[in-house]
Amino acid sequence: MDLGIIGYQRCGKTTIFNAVTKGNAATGAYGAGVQPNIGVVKVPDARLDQLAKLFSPKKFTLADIRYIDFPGDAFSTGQGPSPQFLAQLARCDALIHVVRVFKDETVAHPAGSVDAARDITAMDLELAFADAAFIEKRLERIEASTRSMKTSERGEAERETVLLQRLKAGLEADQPLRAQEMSAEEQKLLVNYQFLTDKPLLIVLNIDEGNAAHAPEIEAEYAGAEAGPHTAVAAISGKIEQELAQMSDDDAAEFRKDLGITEPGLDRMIRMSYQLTGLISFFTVGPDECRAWNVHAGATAPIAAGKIHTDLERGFIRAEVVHWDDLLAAGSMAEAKKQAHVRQEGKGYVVQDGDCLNVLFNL
Ligand SMILES: Nc1nc2c(ncn2[C@@H]2O[C@H](COP(=O)(O)OP(=O)(O)O)[C@@H](O)[C@H]2O)c(=O)[nH]1
Ligand SMILES: [Mg+2]
Repeated sequence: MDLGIIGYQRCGKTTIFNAVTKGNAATGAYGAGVQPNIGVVKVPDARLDQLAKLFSPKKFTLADIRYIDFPGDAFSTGQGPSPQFLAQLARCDALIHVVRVFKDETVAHPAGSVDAARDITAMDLELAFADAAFIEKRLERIEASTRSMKTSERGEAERETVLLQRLKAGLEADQPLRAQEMSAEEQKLLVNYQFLTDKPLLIVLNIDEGNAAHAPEIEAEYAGAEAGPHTAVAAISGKIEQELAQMSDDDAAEFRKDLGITEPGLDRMIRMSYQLTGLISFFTVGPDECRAWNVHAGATAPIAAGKIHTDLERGFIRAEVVHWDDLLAAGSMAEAKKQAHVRQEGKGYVVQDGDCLNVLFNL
């Protein structure tokens, strides 16, 4: 899964990328030819940490996601983003818009002043504009290709035209696609498109070092900045998180305590971006390995089994399922069974976030 990090120049994208990936990419890097930074991150999961204590497994494996830190100038040229850049963004599963809130006289803002609400609106407009332009081109192409068709052949093209026109009108009325209502049939017509405003969007407010302890209040202040589903707001201090990322876990915990940061902001940001993509986690647990897997919400047990191995999907018989907190409370699989928390589920079972699965299969 790919998460694209976007935002205006010097808002702290690369700083936050470094914090998230524990990387060392150059900050303040601009100009033509600057390539995106790509890093892989394990999704922290406190539930699996707790389950592992029951099993003392030989291996402990978390799910992972890829972060792509796009160069700063893509949105700051005044001419709009390039087609290549838009194509890269279109391939991401979700977007993270880093917004500068921190004040620092030595770091110039491309718009000349720090105004987070303005930047959020401006970026939304850029993304909506890119989608609207794409729709326009697509409408022209449909029109050209239907001209030579018989009326009887035009059905699908006409349905798509009506839908695209409606979506474009919505975009022009400040409605991102993710907030526009679509029937299942309409969604099917769009399945091959990768619209930017249809992607889940996480706004990350990059706040002042001195305000790190106030992240929850600042978050609440901006909670309404993005209306609509599949959006969220997280506030963190990129600068502090980048420094913390270079420390040992114990030192970082100590430092957080000194700063009054109650919650590891970075872990929360990673978790939020993960949740936004619509993926859920399930676990496989035992003395050999405790492992987190991800699958799309709504996936059935065989699909989830297929994430573990395709053989498990093909030969799926049933799954023994216990929710992670029932297993934890019981203290062992045997005790969970005794307490009737372990269910036998068939092919139609929809896997829930936090389920522990043991797949029984036949080859
Ligand atoms: N004071 C302060 N400076 C920051 C913070 N985040 C980034 N910077 C500085 O802003 C400049 C640009 O940061 P960078 O991460 O390269 O921004 P990008 O262009 O969005 O990738 C660098 O000099 C950073 O040190 C922050 O939270 N506080
Ligand atoms: Mg950068």
